[in-house]
Amino acid sequence: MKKKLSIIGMPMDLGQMRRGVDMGPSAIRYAGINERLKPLFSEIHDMGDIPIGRPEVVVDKESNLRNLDLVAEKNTLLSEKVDEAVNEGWFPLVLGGDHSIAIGTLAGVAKHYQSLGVIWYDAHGDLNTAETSPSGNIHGMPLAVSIGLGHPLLTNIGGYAPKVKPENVVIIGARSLDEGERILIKERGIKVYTMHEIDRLGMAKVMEETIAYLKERTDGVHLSLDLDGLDPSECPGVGTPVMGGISYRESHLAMEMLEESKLITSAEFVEVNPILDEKNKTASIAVGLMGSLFGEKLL
Ligand code: B3U
Ligand code: MN
Ligand code: MN
Repeated sequence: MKKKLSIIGMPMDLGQMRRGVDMGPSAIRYAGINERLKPLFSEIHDMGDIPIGRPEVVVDKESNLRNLDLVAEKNTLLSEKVDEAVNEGWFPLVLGGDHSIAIGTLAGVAKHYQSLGVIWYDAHGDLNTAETSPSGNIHGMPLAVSIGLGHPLLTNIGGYAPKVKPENVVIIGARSLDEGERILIKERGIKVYTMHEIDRLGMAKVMEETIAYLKERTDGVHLSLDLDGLDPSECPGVGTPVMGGISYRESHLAMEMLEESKLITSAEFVEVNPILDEKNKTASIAVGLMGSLFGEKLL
């Protein structure tokens, strides 16, 4: 029996400084998400967007975090929608928005599992806290928040913390890590495939190992895919591009292998910024990757 898909738009750009990523959900819908995924599900329900409005940017005086209260408030709304979707048997697919929205997605998803796994497909670690962040941007912090580190307004969304155990996390595509993130990765035993390992082992081996590792220790896996994990020559529409990234082809292979594994129980695609994009290329790639993740076949 095919699954039912719930699409939830999260047009939020408050976790960073570059405007435009709030238009990510529109760009992804415009790139044809509904038509592309329709044959792969028994039912698709587009829930529309979580209302964000046009709030003013406020830097929290005490913590130096940009838009702390608003990011917490809007992520709480998202977590409730995601929770509801899972409760009703829908596969939640969240469209970002900057990566701070993963805080809300994971708060809504994780309570449904004993031991949730997370694949963090990203050029960055997103493991900063207020103390280690070079920018005060919350989109550099959602993975730290989800393992229980960071401002309590963020870590306690949904009324519980942590959402994920550090040993249940696999980061794929890392090539830009801050000092505090490196320390955390080592201290907490977070599994990371940097670009070095992807080049050395090949994406097929990286995914085989990731799948085997998560299968052993989790009862559900969330895919958090930041489009800046891919190379900016192919995905230019992102706020913080880093050269030397994962290719379009490697990414399709990764999605196909995840589909075969049947491990993925929720997903989000984030950081699509149509203002910085070329002819909606990045949003189109996001939709293509969703096709592979959900079982599109050539033959
Ligand atoms: N690590 C830096 C930069 C960054 C993180 N995530 C993105 N950029 N997209 C920071 O600000 O935390
Ligand atoms: Mn990210
Ligand atoms: Mn990133």
